[in-house]
Amino acid sequence: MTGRATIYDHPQGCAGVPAIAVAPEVRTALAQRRPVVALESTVISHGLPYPHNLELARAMEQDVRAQGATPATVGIVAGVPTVGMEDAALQHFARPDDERRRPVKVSRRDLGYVAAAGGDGATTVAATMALAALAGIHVFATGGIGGVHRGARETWDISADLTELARTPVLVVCAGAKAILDLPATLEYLETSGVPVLGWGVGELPAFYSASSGLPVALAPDAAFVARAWCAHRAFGGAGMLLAVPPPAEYALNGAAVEEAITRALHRATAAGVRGQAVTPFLLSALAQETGGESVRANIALLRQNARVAAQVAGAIAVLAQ
Ligand code: PSU
Ligand code: MN
Repeated sequence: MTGRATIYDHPQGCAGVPAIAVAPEVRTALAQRRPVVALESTVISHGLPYPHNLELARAMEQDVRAQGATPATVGIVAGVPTVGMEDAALQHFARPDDERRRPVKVSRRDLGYVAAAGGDGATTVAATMALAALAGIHVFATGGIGGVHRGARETWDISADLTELARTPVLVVCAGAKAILDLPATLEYLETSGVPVLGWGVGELPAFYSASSGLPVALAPDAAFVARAWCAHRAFGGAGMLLAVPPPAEYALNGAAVEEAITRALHRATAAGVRGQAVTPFLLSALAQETGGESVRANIALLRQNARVAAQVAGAIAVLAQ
């Protein structure tokens, strides 16, 4: 990996474990204590259709830069856990030339396997948090986190994003969790895990496509406050934290209409027998069809907004850390 610095070589003295490659630009920003924002890659490969996914990946990086921070898109590229993917890798993740080389979805459990196998892996929120923290990045922007799935009482389907938030010190900026999930149960799980959930200018958890879930969260008035809350949370031994940003009003979808579309998407998933890590990508694409692409437009708008907010918050944290 010429031109790329590695941050560790052989953890636990384990020869052959691939080192994490950190893009030079990201490494310099971190060394100078300038703000850096991590971005995930599952949303590129499994969350949005081409070409929206590639445009989005590039736009989020520009949004972070426009706020004075450095973006670091995270993924496993040819077996190398990479923090700060190059544009060629983004293109490959958005649309592989060869279907057989399509990056696999990588959550926390898959990191070691995919790295050892030398494959390409698109990191979820959980896996992105893990690699970002190892690289020294503590702010991460995404769309929606995974959570407790509806019907989890039978399926036990609870996203590893929640357990990662409980253990890894990264502040995740999102629009809440998608309403395809059981939102009250997701909030309960986060509370049990000691993960604070702050609302960006609001005291209610956004429901991703719409601003309102009816579920209370802690109000955060501005970036300086979020930065203080984050530093205090860390000082008291906390790990992950969530900042939930309501979707931009002009793109928000009607709550009742989304709920109907979700119900249809869930029925389709059950009928198709979709299980495990395929569930979330299936529901996202079914929902895009059910809403005639409106969910995709809303998703892109809120992802970009979250990138901007995350960059502002990373800037405020950098001021406190100087
Ligand atoms: N929610 C979205 N868009 C996404 C995802 C979730 O609105 O693209 C992706 C994220 O990468 C998240 C993952 O971490 O799905 C959760 O998958 P699972 O439920 O299998 O843990
Ligand atoms: Mn799952």
